[in-house]
Amino acid sequence: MKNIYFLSDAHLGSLAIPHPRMQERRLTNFLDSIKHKAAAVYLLGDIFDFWHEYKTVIPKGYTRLLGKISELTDMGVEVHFFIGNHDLWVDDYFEKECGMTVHRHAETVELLDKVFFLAHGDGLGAGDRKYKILRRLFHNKGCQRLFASLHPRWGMAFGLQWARHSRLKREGGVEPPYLGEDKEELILFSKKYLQTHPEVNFFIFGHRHIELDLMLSRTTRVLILGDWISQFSYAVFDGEHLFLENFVEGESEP
Ligand SMILES: [Mn+2]
Repeated sequence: MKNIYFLSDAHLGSLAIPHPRMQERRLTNFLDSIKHKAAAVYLLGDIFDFWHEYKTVIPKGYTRLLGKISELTDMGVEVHFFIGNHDLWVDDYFEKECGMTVHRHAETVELLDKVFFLAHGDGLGAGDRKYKILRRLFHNKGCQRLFASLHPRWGMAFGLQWARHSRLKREGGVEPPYLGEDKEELILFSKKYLQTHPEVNFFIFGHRHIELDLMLSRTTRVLILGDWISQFSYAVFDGEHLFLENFVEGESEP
């Protein structure tokens, strides 16, 4: 029996993170370490701090990671890429070149007889209004075409600076700590969603950069995946149990 892995929020290429090569190498090593025991890997968003691909051009960098992902998909491991709020400007490169399956919306999937609700997590729940307007612009086809028509010299520079700024405007450049069950948007969302979809066993999200594993009912848990900036955390499902783990290089389990 093979495992299913979930991780998110590496923000590779971030101008606000001081150790980009180490970060990419660690993620690549992790994927290498699980390649023989993985049936599928779910990347739940914000793997890149700013990804924008043009019709015939992709951003520089990330060759180790994309090469490793391609190796996995060539071996028959499914790799699913959920867009986040930093890397939603994905076209067909990840699918055609790297063999990934790209998901642009939250999905409910059945994996080894359990029901998973998977999403990056931005834009779910009440959220703040200003952000929701920005999100609509980001997802708007017309705006996307307009942005793509900018020369990458400006487009990419703008994107990377925007992403850097959105990190650094937070206190200490890190996300706020867990707000508690009655304030955390993704928990509120899950509780509400569960009322009409009691069949969900696991809600798994990224986006918040906190590690959380919370029981919602006897048969339902919600996990928030942490990040690959300082936590190097991932969830692994073996068909029976779902664990939230941290990748330590040199260790071989699980
Ligand atoms: Mn995010």
